[in-house]
Amino acid sequence: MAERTFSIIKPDAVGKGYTGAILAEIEKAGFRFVAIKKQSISKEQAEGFYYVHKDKPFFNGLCEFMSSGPLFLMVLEKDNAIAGLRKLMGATNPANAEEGTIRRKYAASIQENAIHGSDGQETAAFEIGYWFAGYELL
Ligand code: FUP
Repeated sequence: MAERTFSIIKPDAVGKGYTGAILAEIEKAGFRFVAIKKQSISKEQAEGFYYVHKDKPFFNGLCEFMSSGPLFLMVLEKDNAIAGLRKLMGATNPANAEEGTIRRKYAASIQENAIHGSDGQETAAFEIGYWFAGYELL
């Protein structure tokens, strides 16, 4: 069954000019782009998005980083999209990411790690609704 997931091309990857290459990898892997928009987000918006991490030591740095430059917000669709995108992304820390994954190729560090992907169905529903209105998701 077709499933939707939420993804971000993060400010590090956008700034380094990797947007097109990452979009090509996603498209080649069979995802449909349901919605995509370029946006600069505020630190408050980043904090709301990452609220599950609010007590973690990296929370402040993460929210500063995510609001440091433009990023691409996306909703992607295919069969098993959530697990499929996680596999394509690779491990959070690029040093541990498998050969051929987006983070292995384009990420610099555990914080500046190029791409976000929802980690489950509930998270995906929250994240899609946080950034997109219903009329943007046709
Ligand atoms: P992931 O689902 O792979 O994006 O990873 P997590 O949900 O565990 O973490 C969310 C984001 O927090 C990561 F993408 C990057 C950041 N992070 C850090 O900056 N330092 C850490 O030690 C762990 C995560």
